[in-house]
Amino acid sequence: MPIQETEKIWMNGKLIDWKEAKIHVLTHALHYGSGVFEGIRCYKTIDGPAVFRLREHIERLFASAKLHLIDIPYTVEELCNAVKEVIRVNNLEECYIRPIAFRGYGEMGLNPLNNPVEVAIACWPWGTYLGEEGVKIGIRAKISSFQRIAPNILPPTAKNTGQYANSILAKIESLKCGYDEAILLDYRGFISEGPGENIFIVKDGIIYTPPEHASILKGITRDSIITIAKDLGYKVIEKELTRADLYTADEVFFTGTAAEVTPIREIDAYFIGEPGEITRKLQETFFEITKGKIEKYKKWLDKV
Ligand code: PPE
Repeated sequence: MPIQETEKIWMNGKLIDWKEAKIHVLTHALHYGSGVFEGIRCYKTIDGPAVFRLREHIERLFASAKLHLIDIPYTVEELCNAVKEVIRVNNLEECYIRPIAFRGYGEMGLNPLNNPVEVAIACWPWGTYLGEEGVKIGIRAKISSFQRIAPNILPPTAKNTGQYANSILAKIESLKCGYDEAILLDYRGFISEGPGENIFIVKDGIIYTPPEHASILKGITRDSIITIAKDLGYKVIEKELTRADLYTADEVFFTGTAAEVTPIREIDAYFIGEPGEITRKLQETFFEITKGKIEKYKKWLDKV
C-alpha cells in the first residue's frame, strides 16, 4: 500500500512541505546504508493523541547513532519536541512516526566522516503491519534461510538502515514462498526475531522470548509486553529458543511498533493454532494501554 501522504515533514530543524523533503542521488546513506532510524506510533487516546514511549525511542535513535559514529546535531529533548510538533501540524490523531538520521551529500567512498548528518521526521497514518486479518487470526511465518546479522557483523541492537537489507531478503523470501513473514535464526542457530519484529512463544502457561544476546533488536514493544505480562501475573523467561521450541509451542506471536502484537498461527509445515488465550490477553491489554485506558501505564503515553 502506498504511503498516505501528509502535509509537512520536519527536516533539519524546519517544517517543510511533504513534496519538498528530498535528497541528492549521491547522498551517502543511499549508497552505503549509513543511516539510523526509528519507528514510533502515536495513538488516539481518550485524552487526545499521545506518542507511545517517545523518549525511549528517541534515546534508542541516539544509541544507534553512537554505534555508527553518527553525531546527531540535536538533543533528545529537541527531537522529542520535533516529533510532537510534526504530528500537531499534520493534524493527526493516530499515526506512525519515522525519524531518520543519515549521512548526507558530500564525499563518496567508505569514509563517511566528512559528510553532513541530516535529520528528518515524517509521520503518516499506517494501519496494521501484517494485515487486518493477521492481527485477528494470526499469520503464517517461515524460518528464513537467511541468518540474522551477528554482533561482529553489524551491531544487532542498532537500528541502522543498511542492516535492513538482511531483513528485506528474509521478508522477500517468505513472501515468495507463500508466507506472510520470516523468522530469522541467529548465527548460532537459535531463534532471533522477525525482519521487523521480536518474537515470543507460550508453552504450558509460561512466556518465553529470545534474550538480547540472540542478536535481537531490543524492542520497546518487547519490553512493554514483558512488563505487561509480569504485571498480569505471568512468568516470562528470556532464554535461547530452538526451532523445535517454536514448532511445539502452544502460542507464538510477534511484537513491534508497526506489528504491535500479531499472533502467528503457522510456522513452516507446522500448525501452531488459532491465537491463544495468553496472546489474546496481552494483545487486548496492549491495545487498552495505547488507548490510554489503563491508569498505571499512562506514563508510557506522551501527549501531543
Ligand atoms: N526487531 C527489528 C529488526 C525491528 O525492526 C523492530 C521494529 C523490532 C524488532 C521491534 O522493535 P520495537 O518497535 O521497538 O518494538 N521495526 C520497525 C520498522 C518496521 C519497518 O518495516 O519499517 C517498527 O516496527 O517500527
